[in-house]
Amino acid sequence: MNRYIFGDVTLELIEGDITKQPDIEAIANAANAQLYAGGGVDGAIHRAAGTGLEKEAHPLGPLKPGEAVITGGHHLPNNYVIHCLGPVYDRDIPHDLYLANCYENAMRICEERGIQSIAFPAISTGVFGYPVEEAAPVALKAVMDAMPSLKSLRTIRMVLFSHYAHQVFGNALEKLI
Ligand code: AR6
Repeated sequence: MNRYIFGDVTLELIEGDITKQPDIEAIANAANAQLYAGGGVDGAIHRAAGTGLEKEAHPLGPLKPGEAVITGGHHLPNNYVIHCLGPVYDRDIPHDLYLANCYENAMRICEERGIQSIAFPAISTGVFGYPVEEAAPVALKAVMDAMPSLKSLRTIRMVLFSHYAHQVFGNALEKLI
């Protein structure tokens, strides 16, 4: 299952690169607390955006697990980047609560700004060590629970970087529906 529709809100699952989603208004970043350019998806986003992104983002930190802040998209094809600090799996307990908070806070910011589309990577599932099999249902449930009350967001796209992660998210979506 790669798509779930509730009213006029669509949740999509795709395999791809989050820096290459030109039809999306805001992309979420799996950031570090200080909002410095790091590795993984964060590194890819900062490379594509240019150095102005770190200059704008760093003064908005430090973030606590589950928190999110918004910046411009700089040289990205997107208007905004929403920087989320996911939980470190072994350290930030309860990790499922903090992970859900990332998605909830990012969507809340979109609603406050009138943003209609957001793309998310699988936050915390790389360097931060959250097994993708456990992260997928938490991420999807956070989004699906919010969908009935969304006024502005119309498209929520999960951009999974590997075929495996895409499959895991697809299976988790099927179970939740
Ligand atoms: N597009 C979409 N997903 C990607 C991309 C991409 N271009 N590149 C990697 N991923 P991670 P975290 C996936 O480690 O676990 C950074 O150094 C990747 O396969 O990027 O939240 C920050 O500065 C994985 O599934 O983020 C922090 O210090 C997912 O993105 C720390 O890593 C998240 O992996 C955050 O760790």
